[in-house]
Amino acid sequence: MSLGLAGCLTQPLPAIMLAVIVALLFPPAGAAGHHRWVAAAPFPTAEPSMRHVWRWFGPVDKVTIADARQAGAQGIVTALHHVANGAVWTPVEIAKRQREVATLPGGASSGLAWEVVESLPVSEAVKTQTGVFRDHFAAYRTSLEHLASAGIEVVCYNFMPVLDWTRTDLAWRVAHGGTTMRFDLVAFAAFDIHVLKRPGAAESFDAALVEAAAERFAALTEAERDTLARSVSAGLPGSAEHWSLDGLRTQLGLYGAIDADRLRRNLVDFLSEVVPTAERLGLRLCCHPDDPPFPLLGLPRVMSTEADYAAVLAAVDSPANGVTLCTGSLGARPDNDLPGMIERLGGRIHFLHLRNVTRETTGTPCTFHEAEHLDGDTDMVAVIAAVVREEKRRAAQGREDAQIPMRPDHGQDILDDLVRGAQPGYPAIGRLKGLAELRGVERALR
Ligand code: DNO
Repeated sequence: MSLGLAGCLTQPLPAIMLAVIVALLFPPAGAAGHHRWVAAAPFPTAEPSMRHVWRWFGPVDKVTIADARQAGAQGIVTALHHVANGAVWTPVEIAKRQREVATLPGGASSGLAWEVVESLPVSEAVKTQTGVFRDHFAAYRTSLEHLASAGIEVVCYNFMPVLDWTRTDLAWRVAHGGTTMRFDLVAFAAFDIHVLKRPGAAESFDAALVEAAAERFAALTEAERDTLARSVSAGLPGSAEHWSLDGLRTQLGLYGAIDADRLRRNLVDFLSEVVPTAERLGLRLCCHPDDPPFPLLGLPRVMSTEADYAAVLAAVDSPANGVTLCTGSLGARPDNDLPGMIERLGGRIHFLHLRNVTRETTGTPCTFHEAEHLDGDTDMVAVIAAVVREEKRRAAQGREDAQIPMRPDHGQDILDDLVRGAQPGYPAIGRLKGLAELRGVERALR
């Protein structure tokens, strides 16, 4: 083999390749072949790797802190889910949640800490700039002060009107026998037009979709219609509010005069109010994208594309105004180039959600389902390669945040997940598998 290789050398070889060839032909004395030679080149542990964090919904979560530790988590992402939107997060409540994270049921230390807030929710009053929204700006700043005093630096939020993330099916059976979540545009249109009966709903979809929605609705049993209504409107885990159908109709009414430009202005106003405080405290705010990344129910959505992020980052140009890069949410649009977004938004990405989706129809909006972490339409290896490059850039600049917190986002329900009844999207084993795969890719790339 070496003769063949030497025979085809017509160009001078770079020094590094020559060194490799020489080392292969003349292994160091005492090296017992390939294995020993590889072992002599240690994994470069001095370089930063992503910080592997795990979302936990508090003591109600059926996946425990002990489970998170065994899954390989290095830190915890959580929130004070019981505190109403717009209210101050008190030092007492923050400290209580920190203790719950740090301590196992028997009292021993878990070895884990609360490292990322997801989410410190933005109230509907702030999104619509109505009622007590100025009080809510002040409350948000106070909560940031309290979080900073507790040593928590990364704070995720979103600016989606009314609904947070939205799916039509929370347990869609996949070929391997497990289940996953799905957003079916036909089912969604059936909900909008026939269950919610939103005025103007039919005009939001093209004629073929309206017809398919009517057929779908006619074929659903009463129980299936209820399930669809609950899946869409009742709010998924982590959503700050949960609506009945009537409550949802009332909320939609409040957005009558709010188009995308107005909503974006309200977001920029919110950031102008809270980012200076975050910057002074050394915190990193990071906006989660719209999920799915297109308007729903006639509501505007303004954090769906790279251009959306670029506009908002430029409008409040501070390192404290950053991005939660969620490859699952953004990946539901074919025009979002995720590795490119990581390159270009780079230094402002403060939190990563890594997960994958398979788009079942073309264009935007589309039908999609949540794929396994390395499957689906997003090239996860290219995404992680871009993250590794960004972390190396930061390390070279001496940035303290060279290690970006990453959580394996969502997971399919597999094995014991199917009977555990954890929060939709947040099973123990499906996420553990995702984390293991993502870590493997990361390790190989480094
Ligand atoms: C879904 C989550 C979102 C996210 C919020 C952030 O699984 O990623 O609910 O937590 O949008 O504010």
